[in-house]
Amino acid sequence: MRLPLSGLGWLTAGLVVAACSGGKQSSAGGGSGPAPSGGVVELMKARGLSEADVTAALKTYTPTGKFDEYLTFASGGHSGQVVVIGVPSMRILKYIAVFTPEPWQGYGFDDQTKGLLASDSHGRNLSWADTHHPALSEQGGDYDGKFLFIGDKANARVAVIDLADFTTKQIVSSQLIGSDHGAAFVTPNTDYVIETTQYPTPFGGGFADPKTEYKTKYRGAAVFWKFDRAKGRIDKDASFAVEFPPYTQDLADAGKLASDGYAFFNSINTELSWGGNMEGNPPMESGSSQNDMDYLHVVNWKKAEELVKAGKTEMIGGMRVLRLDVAAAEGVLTFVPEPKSPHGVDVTPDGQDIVVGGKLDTHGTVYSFAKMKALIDAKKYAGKDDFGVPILDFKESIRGQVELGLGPLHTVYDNQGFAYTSMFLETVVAKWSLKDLKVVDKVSTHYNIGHLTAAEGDTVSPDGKYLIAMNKWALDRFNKVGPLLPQNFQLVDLTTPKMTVLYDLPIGLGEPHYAQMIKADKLAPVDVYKPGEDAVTSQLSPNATEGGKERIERRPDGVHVYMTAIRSHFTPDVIRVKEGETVHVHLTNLEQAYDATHGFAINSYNVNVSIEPGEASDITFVADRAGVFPMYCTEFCSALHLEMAGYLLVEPK
Ligand code: K7E
Ligand code: CUA
Repeated sequence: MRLPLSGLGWLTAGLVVAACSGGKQSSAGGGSGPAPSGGVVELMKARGLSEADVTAALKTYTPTGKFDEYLTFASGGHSGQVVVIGVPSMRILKYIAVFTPEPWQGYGFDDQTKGLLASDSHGRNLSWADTHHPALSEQGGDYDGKFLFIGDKANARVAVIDLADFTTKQIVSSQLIGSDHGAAFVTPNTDYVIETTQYPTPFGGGFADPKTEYKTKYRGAAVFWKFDRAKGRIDKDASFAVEFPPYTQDLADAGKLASDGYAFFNSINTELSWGGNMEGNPPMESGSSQNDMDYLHVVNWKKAEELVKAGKTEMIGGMRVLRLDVAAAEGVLTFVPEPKSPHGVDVTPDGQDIVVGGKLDTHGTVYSFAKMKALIDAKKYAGKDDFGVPILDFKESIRGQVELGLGPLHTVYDNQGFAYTSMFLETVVAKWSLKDLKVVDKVSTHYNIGHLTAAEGDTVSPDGKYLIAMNKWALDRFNKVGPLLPQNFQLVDLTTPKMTVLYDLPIGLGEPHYAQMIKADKLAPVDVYKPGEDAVTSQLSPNATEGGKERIERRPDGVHVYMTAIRSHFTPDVIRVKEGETVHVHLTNLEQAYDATHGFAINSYNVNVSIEPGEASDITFVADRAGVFPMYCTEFCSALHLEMAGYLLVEPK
């Protein structure tokens, strides 16, 4: 018998459940048809569930062995990771280690990932990140399921993750930016990954006192990191930056279709406030909220690219920079006023409009790209700012404003011409019509929603269907766990006439910011690595070891152990060294069976790696303590997993 899922007729009709359970029947109350199965009704009663609850459960419950329709890639916030979540089940599938050591994946323990974490990390041993915005790679403005990028606001870094194996491949930073927020955002064909300043610093590094030199020395920038799709890595030498005035730039978005070739950036501090509330200045929160308008930065990046090719740049901190005066004079950078303290800037699916949410404004402002472009082409400016950047007239640049409510932040879209804006203060999602700029529905979130994401909702072809509200507060939603609460991801149904919350997923690490939701069938990850593959370079490791070729070599730089792992032994399983010797373990997992992962740990040497089937990994340490140290496999890989062990024997000097 078929289960009628629309409406709840099935509950009172009692067709299915009666047929399935064959159990005794009892009245569900109010129904006129045959009564539903006693089993389900009793369960509902016992657990205090309403019909709406059961409907939500049916829409999200995913039986064992069934897969999700969408995957969501969410920022892991302070964890410096990316969280992969199935939709609609809201099951957490993976934490991708990106900027932070992660023991289960052995991330930050072998030479490969240690090197990755150390690269471009300002010469420091950074062990965390403030991840904000993940960006899936795109082709023609649509997710292609190949790569993922994410920005670290605190340390101004951008990471490249390959979705062939869901692991981090590269971390880059520039000397131009002291913190980023407009990162990561990709251009429609992933030619560039955009990273933009949040808090300005002296341009190119060094010291300058903001009291006397804020306006002259401090600068922001948009870095356009060139992505080499064939190599799957950012090409630093082919990248460039556009210098910005020292306003506090905020979020970014790349134009698409109608606005392809342009990028848009918010700013929130045209007052040039830099704090100093014990030095006679107002604190930044009021100092930067004096003006009624800040500036939307409109950047013609295709033009910038041409000027860079023509050599109109200066090398600053190893990066080709289009200076502010050049950018302003050549029409690369134009400003448009935007209402007080804007936050999100989100280009519509057709690329024709740009929606800006003003935290201290009750409106969403809808800018018309065509209008702005016409003004720029005609050089019809309303004025210039102190840095010589032309400013367009506000009224002539917008299509209109939508009265949204309190605290609009971010906007995503569906396939029916609707926009969805997160309302932090009002703690709702507002659904509104792009055509007539009218709110049609609101759904409460619990509580204080920051970002939101909808199925492919920031691409040229959104899917509608699902939306996730990413809430900052969760006070009465979950069991109490002390003063630090999880964040609350709420799955919202977009297929019903009124938006409804289907599921609450507590995120116990974070604070997550943005997420993107991609159709799962666009992803095609590999099952195993090619034999001897280095997971960071994606190449055959020079140290990969074949079965039967295991050996121990003594060289001037230490003892090299070419080791293999296969169920259920390491070869060799005893390593003999002298106290003080440097040990290089080159470990290859010979397995080619899906999910046949081994781990490798050595007592008290902080050695802990995970080697996936086929993977080759290098571990280096100094055997500075004499003694006998058990080493063993840390993954329960087989019935004889406990026997997958050996000894590191360090003979005293
Ligand atoms: Cu609104 Cu970093 Cu996009 Cu947080 S940001 S929410
Ligand atoms: Cu290999 Cu346990």
